Amino acid sequence: MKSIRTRVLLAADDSTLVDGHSISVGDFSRTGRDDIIVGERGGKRGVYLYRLENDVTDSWSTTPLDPGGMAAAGCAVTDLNGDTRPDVICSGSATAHLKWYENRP
Ligand SMILES: [Ca+2]
Repeated sequence: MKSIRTRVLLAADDSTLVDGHSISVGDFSRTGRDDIIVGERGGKRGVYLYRLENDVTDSWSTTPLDPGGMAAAGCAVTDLNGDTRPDVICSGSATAHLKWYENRP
């Protein structure tokens, strides 16, 4: 790595993500570029998908996968059902869940 470009997806004072606790990556949209999965243990709790929409303007979209349904402490990405699409598995801390977010067409 010759140089590092720091890109801020959420500013430190952005309250849309409280106690972000898990991060994983995978090409969920099959664009050839990885998207980001983030788990939120605090606040409204949930799992979110961040997708780079425009590399020039550095704009990202946020898609809630499970708003309010999971205090995600850990997430992993793998193809659980062998359909070639990456899926997300998360375990909850306070919510004591283990959930599979199946990536469907
Ligand atoms: Ca799959």
